[in-house]
Amino acid sequence: MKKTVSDKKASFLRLVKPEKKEFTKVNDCFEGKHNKENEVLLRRLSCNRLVLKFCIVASLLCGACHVCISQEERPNILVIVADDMGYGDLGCFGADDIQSPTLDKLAKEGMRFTNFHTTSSVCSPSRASMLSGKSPDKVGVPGVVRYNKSDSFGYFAPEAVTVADVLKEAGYKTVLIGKWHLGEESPNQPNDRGFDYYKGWLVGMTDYYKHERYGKNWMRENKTPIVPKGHVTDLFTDWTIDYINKSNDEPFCLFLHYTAPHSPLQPPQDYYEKVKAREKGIDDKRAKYVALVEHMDDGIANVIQSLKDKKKYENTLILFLSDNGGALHHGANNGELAGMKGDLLEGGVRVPFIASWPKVIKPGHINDELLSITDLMPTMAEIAHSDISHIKGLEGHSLIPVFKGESKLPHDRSIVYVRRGNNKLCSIGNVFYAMQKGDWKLVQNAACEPFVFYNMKEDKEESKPILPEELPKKYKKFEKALKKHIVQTSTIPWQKGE
Ligand SMILES: [Ca+2]
Repeated sequence: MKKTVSDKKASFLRLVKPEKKEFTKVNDCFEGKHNKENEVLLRRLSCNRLVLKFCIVASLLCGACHVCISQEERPNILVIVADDMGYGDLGCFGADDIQSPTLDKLAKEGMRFTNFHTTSSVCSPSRASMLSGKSPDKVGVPGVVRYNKSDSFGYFAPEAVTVADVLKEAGYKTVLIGKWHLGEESPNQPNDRGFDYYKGWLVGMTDYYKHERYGKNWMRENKTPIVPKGHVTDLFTDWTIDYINKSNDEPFCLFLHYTAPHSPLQPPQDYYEKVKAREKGIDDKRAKYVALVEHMDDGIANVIQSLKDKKKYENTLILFLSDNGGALHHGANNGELAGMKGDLLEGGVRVPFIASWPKVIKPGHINDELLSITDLMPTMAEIAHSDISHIKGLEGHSLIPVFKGESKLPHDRSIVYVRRGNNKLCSIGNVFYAMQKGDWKLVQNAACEPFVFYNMKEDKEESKPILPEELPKKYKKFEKALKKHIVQTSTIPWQKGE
């Protein structure tokens, strides 16, 4: 009998779910004696149900295991996502009119990444990639998911396994606080997609104070409508701190998705006035945007303090990123990068990325490798000791070796960028792509525009386009790879079926 979608997902989850009893012991050994060979063997064991077999091999491998890591010491994971923040909109990424001491300090005490990319230049696709480890069009989200179906360009494939599914099965409490934007109905609400607990805003942009869109309230605690009062940034910060304060020794994986500094530009008045007074000559729009970032930075400071108060900071991996590039018409600054939100040029897809994990990451490193938002899922799965090799079509690489300073990712890795939607008058609802492989990027920045190459090593500002006919051999290779991607994704619906 043919398996249904949910059967397939269930059987996958059985594969990644280790025996609880065995899992703790595997972790003990994994942490106690660490080498490549042991990792491979132990991971294989994590799926093996024969406890006796495990014990024999474990006793051989863990002879030198003096310090055993208990279940409660498994690392927590906190992923903080800003919305539409530009590449140049933090002090540590070159902003001279933004004060972001918390994130600057996080970068200084951890790693800062200068070449991190989302897979699209708008909200929903990037988030779909982050959660699935795949290009967004592989999971039905090539464009923005909207409440208005005639203007919606994505439907998050219900059978796609999320990182929340994987970590939940590995024994983590999975939490999402803040903006979701991957569907407002079941089976695509956060609780349907692997999150134990959800509190936040289901759709895209929101009025920071009224919390309404399309004339409706989209604030939910799990699936129950709630009517909280206050600035959205403060609410999401406070709810995160509440969760951390109430957490027990179970490890958690918490996504904190701010809506800042996405438009509408509605910072708290005192933050706005402070920026206006400090930055002489700054225009109102930029001042409001700067104030939204600084307000968020202060919120993150309070979240970090709550981790420290609970003595969880040292063993928490904190990742900070923006879901796409900044919107210049809303006051963002993408530094020296060309383009902006909506474009597949770097200003649309290259975003700030910071990682901190005091127990593992040495302070002060700056990494310039080509990274992708699809790397988050395998990174988190490795932390949870989950085998995700059974998931077809995964594109990311685990960043754990990078965090440890042990290895470099393949230089010739490729990233496909995709967007379906309205970019310029010529491309209403059509899809367009870019692809980077190593130092070269082939870009179509709107459906009606031609493909051009950029050499990203020498021209990261994308100011010197090279026509494909000038690089025919290279173009042939890129064309073949991109065509393969398009054929592979052509059968994946991006609208809900009847
Ligand atoms: Ca966004």
